[in-house]
Amino acid sequence: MTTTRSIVRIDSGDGPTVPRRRATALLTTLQSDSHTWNLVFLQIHLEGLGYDVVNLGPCVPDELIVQECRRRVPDLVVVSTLNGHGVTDGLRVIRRIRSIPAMSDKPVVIGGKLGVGGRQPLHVVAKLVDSGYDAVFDDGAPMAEFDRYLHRVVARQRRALSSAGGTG
Ligand code: B12
Repeated sequence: MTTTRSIVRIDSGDGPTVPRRRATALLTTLQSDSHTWNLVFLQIHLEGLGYDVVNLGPCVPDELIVQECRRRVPDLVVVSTLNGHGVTDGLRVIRRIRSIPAMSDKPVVIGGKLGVGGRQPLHVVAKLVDSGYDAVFDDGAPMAEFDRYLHRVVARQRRALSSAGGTG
């Protein structure tokens, strides 16, 4: 399932909504994971915030994630996983994403149910972050936390655009 929509707006919630260049979010799950409704939910959520969403659907091979990152250089990558293999699969994938030079400083987050038996201990979350994720939203993390994170990302991307002289 790959979907894009022509929405240009990014509403950071902290100022007037200004049309900018399109921001693309690459939304994916991991190779072993067939859960899909989480992706549908997140796609709608991100579209509501103004992102063009490329939803790679369930059971995404690592290689496809890497290819799509190379091809599109998305402004944001959201990894969603529920089946309990998120930590193992997620660590493998983030290393490959970060090895792409254009993706070395792009925001990449992971969330859902990352292991089994509820939230992962702090050392596991720390390992995910050390391996390259910018943020981890494990089991039951409120969506408001994700939104606050995205608002910070949008503000940072706007600053980078204006200091690069971009008009959007
Ligand atoms: C539907 C379902 C299935 C369906 C999926 C069908 C489909 N095409 O989607 C089927 C039957 C195929 C299935 C299979 C399996 N499932 Co299943 N499944 C579910 C179920 C009932 C609902 C999941 C769902 O669709 N929720 C709806 C979405 C919208 O909500 P959500 O999942 O909660 O997602 C929210 C958050 O997690 C969050 N979120 C998710 N990702 C991210 C990412 C970020 C960045 C952020 C901020 C937030 C975020 O946002 C979402 C919206 O609020 C859950 C139990 C449950 N009630 O949650 C089990 C559940 C996820 N499944 C589970 C398991 C174990 C399996 C199987 C391994 C079972 C088996 N032994 O075969 C397989 C795995 C298959 C595979 N290869 O992945 C476990 C996972 C256990 C864990 N991780 O601790 C659960 C929790 C059931 C349980 N209680 O044991 N499953």
